[in-house]
Amino acid sequence: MLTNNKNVINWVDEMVALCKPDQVVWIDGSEEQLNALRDEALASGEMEKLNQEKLPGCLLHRTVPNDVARVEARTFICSRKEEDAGPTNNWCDPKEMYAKLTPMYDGVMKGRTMYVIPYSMGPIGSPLAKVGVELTDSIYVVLNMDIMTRMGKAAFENLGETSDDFVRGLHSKADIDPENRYIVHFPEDNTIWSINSGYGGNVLLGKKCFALRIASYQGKNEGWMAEHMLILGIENPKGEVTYISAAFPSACGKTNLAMLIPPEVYAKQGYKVWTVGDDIAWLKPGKDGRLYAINPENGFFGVAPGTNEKSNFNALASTKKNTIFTNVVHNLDDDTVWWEGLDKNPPENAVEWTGKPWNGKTSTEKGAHPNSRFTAPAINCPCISPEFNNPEGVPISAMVFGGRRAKTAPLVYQSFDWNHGVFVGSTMASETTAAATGAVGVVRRDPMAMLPFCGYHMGDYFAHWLEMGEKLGDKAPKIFNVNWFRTDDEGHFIWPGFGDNMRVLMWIVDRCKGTADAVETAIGYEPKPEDINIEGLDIDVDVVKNLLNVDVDLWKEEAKGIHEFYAKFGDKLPAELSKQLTALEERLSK
Ligand code: GTP
Ligand code: SPV
Ligand code: MN
Repeated sequence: MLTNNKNVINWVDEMVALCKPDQVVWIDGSEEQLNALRDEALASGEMEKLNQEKLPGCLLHRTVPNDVARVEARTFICSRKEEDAGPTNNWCDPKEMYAKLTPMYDGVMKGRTMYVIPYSMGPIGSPLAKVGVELTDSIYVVLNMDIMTRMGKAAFENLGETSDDFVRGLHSKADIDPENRYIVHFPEDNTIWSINSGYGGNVLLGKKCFALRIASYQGKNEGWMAEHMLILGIENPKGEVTYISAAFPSACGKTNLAMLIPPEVYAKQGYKVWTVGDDIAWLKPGKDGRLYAINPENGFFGVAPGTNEKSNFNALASTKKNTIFTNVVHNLDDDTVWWEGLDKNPPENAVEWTGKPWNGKTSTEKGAHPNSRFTAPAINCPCISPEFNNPEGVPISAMVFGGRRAKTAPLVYQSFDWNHGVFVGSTMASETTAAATGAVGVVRRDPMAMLPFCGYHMGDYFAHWLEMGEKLGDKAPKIFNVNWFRTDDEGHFIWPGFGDNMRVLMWIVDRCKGTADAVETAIGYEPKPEDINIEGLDIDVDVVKNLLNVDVDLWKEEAKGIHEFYAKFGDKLPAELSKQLTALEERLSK
């Protein structure tokens, strides 16, 4: 045992009695212990070793083919009152859910080991950090949690001997049975139960389950925010850094934007981009009244396909050591990994993500799963921010929303003020991706990119955003919306994207500093086309003009869709947001 905290010990005892593992191992986080676990996972075939010269410390894992993404249909928020979960979450009475799951956990770890993982979300000692304990029967989970969190004995030091403020996570692979897969949150009990999955977002309980679903609920009660946001800093040639956070739905470009490499036109002047986080931000007002953000995670669980030297050099560099690859292609010639979009040279002698032999030159099937992932330590990232471990976090100047919209949303616009920005975030829509099971490419509303991650009633969540704005007053970050994914008539992306997104961020930075002009449109403030720097790009200002175009007819349709969406929330929809919608309609019909 690594702690004298009675609340932890009693709860672990209870869960041991339920799951009946052969043995219980407390994870202290030592390299010695982790190495023994790696050896065990290699011996059992759960993990495979890769070329230790080219990829030192790297391992490969394949999940069961029915278990490759988050399962939103089997994810539950079990608040005592149904209305506290709201219309966008699956709900079940907590008593009923415990009664249903308890027999499934009864004896589930017979013949297995239970690992007790203490971890901190956020830098140890940060006033914004929180402690979790995950119990699991999966070595893969232990090794991933080691990368993704501050894991081990030190996390308990942060909790102390008497506190009860830790998130209780119970995970068992069980039989990886999709029919009995459950990802369940009991926000009022600080508890998460996950069973019958071995896929990242369902089982690394510190990530989406704690740092978003449970934490969003805690944030509402405690006056802070847990958001599905990257955090980056843009340093100008004078050495001043402006911090931006941005919420895009899963697989819509957070990791890419967080690690972007400035285009030549900015690099030569001395601009730099620093990564603080690529997926989750915890935000709280600081002593000076501004909003400060930490990244609660310690690594990146990034989408592999599409990651290459050109699209995301820094992410690729982050994966060169001590990284776990999940569901990618295994290149047998040199024991390395490959995925679609890595390079134009797929291996011929390879194993695809399902474990079957694969020839990249002749196969018509994809070799890597579209949601295959790398788990890479943040310290590997060449552009990791010097503030990454700052316990106070970084002050946020701008918050950006965005998604995949082929037509409606322009390249960028700024909200008129905070409340209008909350309206913009609450009405976000995006085409679905492979990050969750279900259809891909269907437009759905995904407010603040939090649809699958808000741990309470979405209407109350909107109200919390509005309250935070009131509290922050004129120190509140400015709010923007971006869209990198507008397509032409042939379906090609018009905007070059990736590193060139910095050109849009620079307008955002200049707006925060009050040094850039804007044009007022029906949906918000837009840049003048010539204010987006296109030096060095092979597009001209007319293309930018086109990307900024607001099609009034499409937006009138959009407003109708928003009415339908808002209707779901009944009287929990803040009156301010209905007012914002009416105001938008009035501006559109002018
Ligand atoms: P999660 O980890 O699921 O939350 O995803 P994410 O938001 O971090 O998305 P990520 O950066 O991994 O990007 C997902 C996919 O979008 C990849 O295939 C990228 O190549 C693609 N992508 C990212 N940025 C851009 C962009 O600016 N333009 C275009 N066209 N594609 C992009
Ligand atoms: C996402 O889907 O938004 C992810 C990956 O970041 S997962 O951890 O599976 O949620
Ligand atoms: Mn994500």
